[in-house]
Amino acid sequence: VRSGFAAVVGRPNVGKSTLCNRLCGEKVSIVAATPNTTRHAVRGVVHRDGAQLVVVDTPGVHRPKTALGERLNDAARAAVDDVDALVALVDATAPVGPGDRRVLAQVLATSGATGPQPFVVVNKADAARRPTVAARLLEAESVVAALGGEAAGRVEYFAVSAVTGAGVDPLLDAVFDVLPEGPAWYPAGTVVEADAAERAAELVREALLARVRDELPHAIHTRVASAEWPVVSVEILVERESQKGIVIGRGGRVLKEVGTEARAQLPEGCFLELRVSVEEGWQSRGDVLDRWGY
Ligand SMILES: Nc1nc2c(ncn2[C@@H]2O[C@H](COP(=O)(O)OP(=O)(O)OP(=O)(O)O)[C@@H](O)[C@H]2O)c(=O)[nH]1
Ligand SMILES: [Mg+2]
Repeated sequence: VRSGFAAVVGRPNVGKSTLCNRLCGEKVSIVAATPNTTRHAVRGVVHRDGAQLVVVDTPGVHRPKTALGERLNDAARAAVDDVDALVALVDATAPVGPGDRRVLAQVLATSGATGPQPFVVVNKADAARRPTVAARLLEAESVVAALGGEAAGRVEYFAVSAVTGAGVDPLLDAVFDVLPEGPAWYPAGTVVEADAAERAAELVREALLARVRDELPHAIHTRVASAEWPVVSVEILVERESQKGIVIGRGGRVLKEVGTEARAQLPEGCFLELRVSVEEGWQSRGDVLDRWGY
């Protein structure tokens, strides 16, 4: 069979996770309207006759303000090691800026003459007018040309909407085309790599971000406290005592909604327990980040 890995990279919030989910046809990675939602490399699998593609979602590359931010950049950098394709995503609704330039420079440097096939993809085409999407493609092309190097001439360009799926099939075909001969890394039918407990912790974070993002943009961490199927206990950690109330909500309303939303996406029979604790200033504490696997 043919098989290989494609990493999706880009600035925060450009729609990397949404695209990964669209490519895989399932929710593999959580999505939120806030930057820095994805915090680890997250893998999903696309199966075709005689071919298997592992899609790797990565944290957004940004200028870090905390130790957490540095770890996210490190994770994004590590995720592009040894892949067969690099998909650099830019956002159609904003000009190609210095942040994108850094991402494109990284991609070209990694691809070189013989490394992973570089793709540059303008996302959110549904949210911009056609001429704007065309302008973004040209901006991206001229950034790539200015950066130069051996990979510049190898770049293939696409415009897509991860939300509507427009343009995604041609991109997926092009990625499958560059896969080498290799073993099937995952059994047929496996789309999501994470186990149910890890997934529960992510789904809890997603449901929470949708509700409290204005108050607590990055302060939330979730982790599996214990998992003895069907009981999964997820701990929600915030940075200060005063933030607990926001997560819990009036009369426990927020926490209850979060539990309901996450449970609905977990395997039947899963019993999800939630609790909230404080880890003082965790985003800036290397020791805590080590302990939590960042
Ligand atoms: N209109 C539109 N919105 C999109 C599209 N793709 C993603 N979004 C929105 O953009 C926001 C960010 O999406 P994510 O997929 O979480 O972005 P990301 O690049 O993974 O972000 P980080 O993990 O934080 O780096 C969400 O509100 C998405 O719904 C798209 O094709 N069109
Ligand atoms: Mg993401």
